[in-house]
Amino acid sequence: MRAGQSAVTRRLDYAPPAFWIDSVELTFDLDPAKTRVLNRMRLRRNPDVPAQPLRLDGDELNLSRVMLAGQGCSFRMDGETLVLENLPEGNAPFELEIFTTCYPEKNSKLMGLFMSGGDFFTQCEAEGFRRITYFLDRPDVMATYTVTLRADKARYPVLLSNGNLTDEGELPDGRHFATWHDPHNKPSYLFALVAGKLVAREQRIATRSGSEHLLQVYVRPGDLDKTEHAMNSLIHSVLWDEARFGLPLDLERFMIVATSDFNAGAMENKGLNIFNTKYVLAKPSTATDGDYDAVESVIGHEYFHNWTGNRVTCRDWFQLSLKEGLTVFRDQEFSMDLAGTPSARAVKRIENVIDLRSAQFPEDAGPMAHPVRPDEYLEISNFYTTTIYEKGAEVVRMYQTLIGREGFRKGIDLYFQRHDGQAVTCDDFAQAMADANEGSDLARLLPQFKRWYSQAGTPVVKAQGRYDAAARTYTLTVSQSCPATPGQPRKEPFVIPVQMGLVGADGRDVPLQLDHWQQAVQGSHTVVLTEGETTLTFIHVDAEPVPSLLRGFSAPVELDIDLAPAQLMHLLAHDSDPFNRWEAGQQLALQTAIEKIESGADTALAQPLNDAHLQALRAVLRHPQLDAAFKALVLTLPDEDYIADQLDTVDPQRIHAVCEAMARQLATELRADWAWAYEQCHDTGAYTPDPVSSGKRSLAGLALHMLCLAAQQDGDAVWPGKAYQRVKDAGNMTDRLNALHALVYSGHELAGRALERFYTLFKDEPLALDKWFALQSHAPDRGGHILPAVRQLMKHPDFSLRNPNRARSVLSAFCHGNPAGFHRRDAAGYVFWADQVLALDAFNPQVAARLARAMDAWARLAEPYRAAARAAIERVAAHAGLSNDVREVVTRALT
Ligand code: 0A1
Ligand code: ZN
Repeated sequence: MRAGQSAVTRRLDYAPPAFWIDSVELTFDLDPAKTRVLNRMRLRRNPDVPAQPLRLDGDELNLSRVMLAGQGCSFRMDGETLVLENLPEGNAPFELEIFTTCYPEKNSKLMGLFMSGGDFFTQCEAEGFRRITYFLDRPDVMATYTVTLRADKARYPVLLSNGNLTDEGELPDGRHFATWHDPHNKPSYLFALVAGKLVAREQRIATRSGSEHLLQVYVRPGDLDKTEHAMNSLIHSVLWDEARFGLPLDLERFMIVATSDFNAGAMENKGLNIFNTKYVLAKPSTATDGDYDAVESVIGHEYFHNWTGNRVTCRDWFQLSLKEGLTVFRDQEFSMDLAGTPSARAVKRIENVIDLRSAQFPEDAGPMAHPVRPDEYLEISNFYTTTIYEKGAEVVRMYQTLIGREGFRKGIDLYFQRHDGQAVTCDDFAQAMADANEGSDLARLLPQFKRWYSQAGTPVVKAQGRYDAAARTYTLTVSQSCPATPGQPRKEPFVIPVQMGLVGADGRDVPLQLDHWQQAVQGSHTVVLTEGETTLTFIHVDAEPVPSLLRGFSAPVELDIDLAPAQLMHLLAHDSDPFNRWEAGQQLALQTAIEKIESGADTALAQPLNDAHLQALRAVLRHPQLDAAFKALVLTLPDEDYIADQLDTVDPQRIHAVCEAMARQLATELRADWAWAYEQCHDTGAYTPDPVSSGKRSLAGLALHMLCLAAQQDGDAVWPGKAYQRVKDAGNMTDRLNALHALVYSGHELAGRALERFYTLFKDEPLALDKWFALQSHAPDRGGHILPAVRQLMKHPDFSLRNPNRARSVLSAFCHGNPAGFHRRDAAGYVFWADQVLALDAFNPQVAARLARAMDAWARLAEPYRAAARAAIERVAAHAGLSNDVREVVTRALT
């Protein structure tokens, strides 16, 4: 190990702490150049652990003084760790005072105490608190915090920390102070402070139980008009958690503060959530429907952490999905409940599955694949992954599928009854769910069910159906397997709930009766797979049905079922399960895409979609009953990442060429239908972000995109003209951005002027400007023009690598979101990637490591991409002084 490098942390090495910290008093003298921190804490030995020295974590701190019970004392440094050996024996509490300084304005990692727009913010999860003071910076050490902030009053009029304000007042020299006390025990990663020139939207609410609370959303002074949706989302969150899970708000005051410099989306610090502005600020002229939805779900997510994460936290970071998987599940349910109608719920479910498949499935198939409860890490920041979050949420959803909503609620109740105030493990959660549901499939199968936590990889469920007309039986043979992942060559069978139905020739569900049942059931049934192979025989089946498996995406698996196009079209037209109706359309498109990709012939690009397929899509588009949002999802072709994930060898240019050909054909052949859809949906009146009007905007946006694409084939000027007009005069950001998108993506000559127009309108709105950068970095590559455009964007006066949102709007949009622009035959995309990863790593390793992951799938690339990708990764890996964050990503990629 080289100096400065740290070692791997292993789950099985967990040992309880040698000391407990009961209370912490922190005093900050805030100054951007040099902040002084006094940490006075009460500790005691953990009687369950043999006596050993106290080892306090630190990171880039300057230590001034250590005092034990008011006296100077001896200590030593072991790297960044502060070690105290001569502490009192016995279990009596003792007091330790530590004086340190740190440099917020130099803190470019945005972990610990940092500056954003001249204001102070903190980020402590996972290991940022050790950048503020020496501490037992691990989630199982919980303390009460009293925090005093002192700062210049004119410059930092607002001083916030967790809990309740207990004192405030003036100090000499124009300074002032505020003292906050948080009565709840919490781990250090939930500590937060904010100081700056901020204003708040406030609302007092009374909950069902009658308790009163103050809700506040703090932003920079010019942004107050963009906080209404955030406040409404917060109010909905409070009410929903009480109604659905019986979990009330446990604080008098709940604060949200927005910052424009933030590595992640948001952070659930107790009573003082800190948010990336992207997930707080929204008004119709600057935020899209997607932004409104994201604000609602992230506000919900952080609020729901107050119970799932804060009241009950993680024993160690390997248990991260205990809080994240559960909280994502809760925010998904929240958004579905707010959406209301079955169709709007299905749309939310489909959107979640699209994200899972295009990000988590590839992760599970690549070098960073890890179980929902990982076994080891080099840098914990690298494990805030879509596997921990989204696959973790699917695992939680499977509990609900297996034990039902009521059973799930009983499990949650027992979980809090047992563990409120504790730091626990995924096993504790699973046990509470099973114990609250004695006699259930879950309780019986718990040890096997828990393989979802320990085995990585996306299981494959293979199904084959056979109809026996004479016996009137339909037999499904279903087998499961799971590909090898790093360190896990072989897998044991999972417990897989497969919700299913059989669709008859008339389009209705056939009553289901397994051969050992007395009676048939109507509609869907959930089969629980536990074996490598299972045979299911349905009786009294009068005619050959079409199987509809994995309804609602009841398990995070890949379904391998050989359905003929006619069968898929039957499901697309009739399936009673909207998820599978959509899925049938995706599978149809996927079959075509894969066939054309594999054929390799240029002729395959001419008319890839056949008439029946086009007719089926037209029928959905023109359907009198289906909602616009659902139609838009069905008519959106699978994305290039999802298609790539289905292939053993990936040629990104070929995939892109086929996708473009499919889109062009869909545009031209359904042109009249698109025009009809646009006319039906384009005017949604005064902006509201509700599912019906946002669905209409979504379909109108897709239609306009298609119409501009069709226009590019024959030089028609009408639709591009309409799109340009809409960029100029749209009444909301969704319509305006969709119109800009239509022009840029179709490569129309008006795109340049439209982009200029947009820039002029939004040059002072950072979040809108991020969209402007991202749209251009993300646009379809035609003849290799995107990389030079990206380089040009990086020279734009509004570009900055230091601001994570802005850096991502160009670099992630290009390296992660634009496969055809990025994977160039001349390797220039990879050279660019390596340069940017190294540039970012020098000051913000977390953002760098995220970008580094754009090369995860390199080993499946076709030549010449593969060799060039490897060379670029090797160049990064060989760089001296690489952070642990990036080093872990590139070393895993190369093994
Ligand atoms: N717990 C937060 C996510 C989060 C994780 C790490 C961070 O540090 C950079 C910030 C936020 C959540 O799930 O929302
Ligand atoms: Zn979270």
